[in-house]
Amino acid sequence: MKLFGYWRSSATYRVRIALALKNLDYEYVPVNLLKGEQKSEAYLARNPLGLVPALETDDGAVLTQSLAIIAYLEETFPEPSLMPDDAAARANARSIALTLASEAQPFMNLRIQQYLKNEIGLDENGVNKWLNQWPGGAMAAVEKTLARTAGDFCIGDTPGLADCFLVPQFFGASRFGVDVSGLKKMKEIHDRCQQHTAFIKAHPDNQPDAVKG
Ligand SMILES: N[C@@H](CCC(=O)N[C@@H](CS)C(=O)NCC(=O)O)C(=O)O
Repeated sequence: MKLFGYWRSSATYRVRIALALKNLDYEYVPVNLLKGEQKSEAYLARNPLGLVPALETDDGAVLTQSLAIIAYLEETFPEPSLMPDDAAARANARSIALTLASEAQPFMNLRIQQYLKNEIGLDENGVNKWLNQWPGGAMAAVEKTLARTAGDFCIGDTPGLADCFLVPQFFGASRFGVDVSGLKKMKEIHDRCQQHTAFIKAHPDNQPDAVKG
């Protein structure tokens, strides 16, 4: 398999965690977002939306959207599973993943921040308010959900789908100046994951395209 992504992309980071939790080998193909490589003709042929990640499977299929890619991995390589046994717990896992993927991360995406600054004319303070309102608000909702679903990880005591989304979201939001000080459970899970080998392997700093310093 080939994973097209960027070291600091939170959506790519989700897929890297899932691949690592499942002990799957893959080739990593960097797409430099700061150089605009996601908008190149070659990349748009893989993902017409111009966003990373994309996964090329061993059969040559090209998959986009991190949630769909992780579902493909789960169906194709079921063990170890990223999903809890219980149907309600599985729904909670998907709910946390979807909330972070659709209600939080899209509002802090590079192209959105660039649009807010360059087209709408927001200054740093304005962008920070936006980030705290939208990604910050969705993350606060997840924090409340975790109070009833979490053990050591998002759903009980086993890392899985929801953790693939929580860790990159916490990483990206902290980087962009979202106030995460009230997200105690989220931080606890995030910090616990930093000790886990799959999460260490998937961390942005450990990718071949990581820029040091
Ligand atoms: N919903 C998509 C989100 C993908 C996404 O937003 N990717 C970001 C990086 S995390 C990106 O490629 N941004 C490039 C840009 O904004 O130009 C997924 O889950 O795969």
